[in-house]
Amino acid sequence: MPQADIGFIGLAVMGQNLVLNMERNGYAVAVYNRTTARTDEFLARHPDRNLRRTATLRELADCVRTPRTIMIMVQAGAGVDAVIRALQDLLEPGDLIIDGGNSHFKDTERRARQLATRGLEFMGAGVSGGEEGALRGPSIMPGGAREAYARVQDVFTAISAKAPEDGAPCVAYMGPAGAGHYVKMVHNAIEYGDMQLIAETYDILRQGLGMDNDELAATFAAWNDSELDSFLIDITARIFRTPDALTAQALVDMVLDKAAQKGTGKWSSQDALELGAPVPTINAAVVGRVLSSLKEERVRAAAQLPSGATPAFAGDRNQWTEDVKASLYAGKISAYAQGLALLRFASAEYGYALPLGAIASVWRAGCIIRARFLNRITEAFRRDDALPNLLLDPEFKQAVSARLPAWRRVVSAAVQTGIPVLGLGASLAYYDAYRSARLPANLIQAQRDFFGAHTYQRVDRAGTFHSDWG
Ligand code: NBP
Repeated sequence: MPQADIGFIGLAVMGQNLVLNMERNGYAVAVYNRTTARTDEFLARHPDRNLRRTATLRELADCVRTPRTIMIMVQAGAGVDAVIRALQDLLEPGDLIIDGGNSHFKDTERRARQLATRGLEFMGAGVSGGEEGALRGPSIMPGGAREAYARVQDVFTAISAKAPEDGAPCVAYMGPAGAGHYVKMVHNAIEYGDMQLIAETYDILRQGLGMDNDELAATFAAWNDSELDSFLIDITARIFRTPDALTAQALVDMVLDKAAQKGTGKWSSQDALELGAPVPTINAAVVGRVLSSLKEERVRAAAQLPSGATPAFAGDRNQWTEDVKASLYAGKISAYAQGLALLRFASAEYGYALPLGAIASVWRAGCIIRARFLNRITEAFRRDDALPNLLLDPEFKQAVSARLPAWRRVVSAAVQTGIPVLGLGASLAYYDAYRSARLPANLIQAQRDFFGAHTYQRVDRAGTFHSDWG
């Protein structure tokens, strides 16, 4: 085989499938994995592909044409640093390293700075879609120097998902340095929010309306033919239909209710707090997973703490189901509005100049949050690329306001029934706080000035004031 077009490091699920995707699109790929047995096992399963085995990083560097493009897909954190440390001495100025894993954007910026001192290009490229997406077409969010992106634009375009509506590739240049990994982080945070909202909706339908798994499957499947059409709603319907291989139960009922996390949701919440960006639904989703993990403590508390609840989902069950659907859609819009607003804050603070319309567009296919309504979000930012908040777009404003009565009914009834709605409640409270010309923060300022002489501003004149209270 002549020199490979791309070198690829990391042959776990994501790496293997990305390599197969690149090869299918006509690229010759030289592959390397720390544990060579994994490389051999991979190549043995794909003997007829245009892939080149390498057992050392030196071999990998030697068989990729220059200037080299080498993509890393290993465990985020120490794994990426270890690979870069070993690789950097084998490369030459002008070579490009792409980290396609879920790295923290600040790590990406640090690595880019460090590699620049050696004349090496570095890109952080978020890749979404799980193993299936990696194979068939992921959504790709690359960040780094524009010239570096120009070098990989063709391969990324070739392997990316294509939006079903217009065939547009789900990849776009996100901005400098850590911009790509920032956008991927927020993508995952929106995913957290979306999953939390869907899980609470499931709880309401199950506990509040008494739906069994068959009815849940039918309900979510029907919703997937509506404005809620999305990957997550689709798989939710399919989950309720999946039997357990070990018992006579539905598999979902045999899954322990402890949600795990790998960090991207938490990173988003942490950075949002740093930036002063309100993302309560994302925070609630992270907290929801943390609370779920306290299983043993919750079981003990369940035996001790009364609910004081009164069943509130009485009356027309079909109407309630419609209301729950409306509240899920409104909650989703609020969650996406928060995530996109966080991107706007980050854009200003880090100088990323993030293209919000293009971001919504590359999320339309390939990724976990792919959904029909991302077309509408794309259009909203096409209408106004300086839109401060998705909730202010005329179409989304109309979509939410039409659902407000149902959204309030559902959140109220869930609260009365004692069903926890961390995400749905936070989404609605965000909406109400965001549309409040006057919040009770005047009292907080008064308290701060009372006990700490922290001063306050007045509504009727300029300046800073301190008063003797009480
Ligand atoms: P993992 O995150 O499970 O990582 C396993 C890979 O990292 C193996 O190739 C392993 O080599 C390699 N590796 C480790 Br661990 N430490 C290393 C080190 N010090 N030096 C060299 N190689 C090292 O794989 P994954 O699930 O395919 O994910 C890869 C990246 O993509 C991660 O950042 C992940 O967050 C991200 N991502 C994953 C998904 C998904 O659905 N799984 C989706 C989107 C993004 P070994 O074989 O020698 O142990």
